[in-house]
Amino acid sequence: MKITGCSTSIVLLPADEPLAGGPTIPGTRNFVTLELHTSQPGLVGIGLTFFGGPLTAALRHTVDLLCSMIIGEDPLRIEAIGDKLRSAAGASAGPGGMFTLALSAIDIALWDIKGKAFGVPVSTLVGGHRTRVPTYASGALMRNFTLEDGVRAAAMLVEQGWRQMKTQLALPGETTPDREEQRIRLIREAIGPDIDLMCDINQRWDVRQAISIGQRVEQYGLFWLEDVVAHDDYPGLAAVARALNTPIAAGEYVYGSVPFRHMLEARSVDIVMIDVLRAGGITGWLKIAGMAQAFNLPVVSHLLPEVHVHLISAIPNGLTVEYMPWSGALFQEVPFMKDGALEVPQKPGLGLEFDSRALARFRG
Ligand code: SMN
Ligand code: MG
Repeated sequence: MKITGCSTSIVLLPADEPLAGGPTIPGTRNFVTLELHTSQPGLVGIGLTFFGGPLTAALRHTVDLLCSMIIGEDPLRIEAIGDKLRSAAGASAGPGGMFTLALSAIDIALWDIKGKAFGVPVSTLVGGHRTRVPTYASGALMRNFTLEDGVRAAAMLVEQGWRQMKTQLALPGETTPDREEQRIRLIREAIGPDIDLMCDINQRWDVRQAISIGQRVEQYGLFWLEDVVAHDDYPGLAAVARALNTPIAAGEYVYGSVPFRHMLEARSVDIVMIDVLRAGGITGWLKIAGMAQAFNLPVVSHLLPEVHVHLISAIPNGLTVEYMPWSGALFQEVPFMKDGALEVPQKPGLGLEFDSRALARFRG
């Protein structure tokens, strides 16, 4: 089998909040979709990428250019293809950023092809640890939603059957430690003691704030505190992790696997968050997950639940899948939460098909 070509598109999805009917915010979420064609009739791999923001046209072009370099390659030899692309372009235009985001789309499509070629789901292909995984609601309790909206949405998520959900602190505008604590207290009161509540800071605190506000909210039993300080301040993260009983999660902002080595050696995190698009695709994601296992640490995913359900379920140290529904509208059908968990799709490959009508409607 050989790679024969690719088609890409830009899709600008509305910035809605479908889980608890939250506000639609201005702007769009900009995806690049990829279909990787092969010489085997009917066998097409699908991939996607994100984080291009206003540079999404350049990201799409990068995917197109990388694809043009692998025409004629055997799609089952994924490491050979990754190596070829890193040698050709990654040494000058990488290792992080646009190069990695584009490489990830291709790598995801290659694993989809491999699963389809062997007739097994990607989850089974790359490990096959479980067929059901816990999942948590994300995006419905954002810091820019009013406190009333957040509390109402949290209660609604519990009614829908969610057992885990994530909110955010480091509130916009004038904030105080009292206001920060109040938000967690009211959300905790709305959901009761048995729901796992995570909280994302998105790098907006310094070490001192992370420790002092982190200590104030420990009484509400957070499941984790995420990205409490700048993503590359590994000693700073480690200082916070040492000072708090609440587990510290981080990893979504770094590219490739090497930063995880430094983060893990510095004991910066208790929970390793891996984003398949910044990891360099499924191939890179699995290597980081193995590194986390060597440090006895659990792994959680970031965005793209349709892809990550295969990965968190494949490994022994997979903890939970972030259900951030931003990419769901790209596909005809996506796994959805039932009893707090996602079933791993059992169709060959990723078990996903693009929704051609949605792609046409929101084409960029
Ligand atoms: C996040 C980051 C980037 C895009 C969407 C959401 C956030 C998360 O940090 O963890 O969901
Ligand atoms: Mg985050």
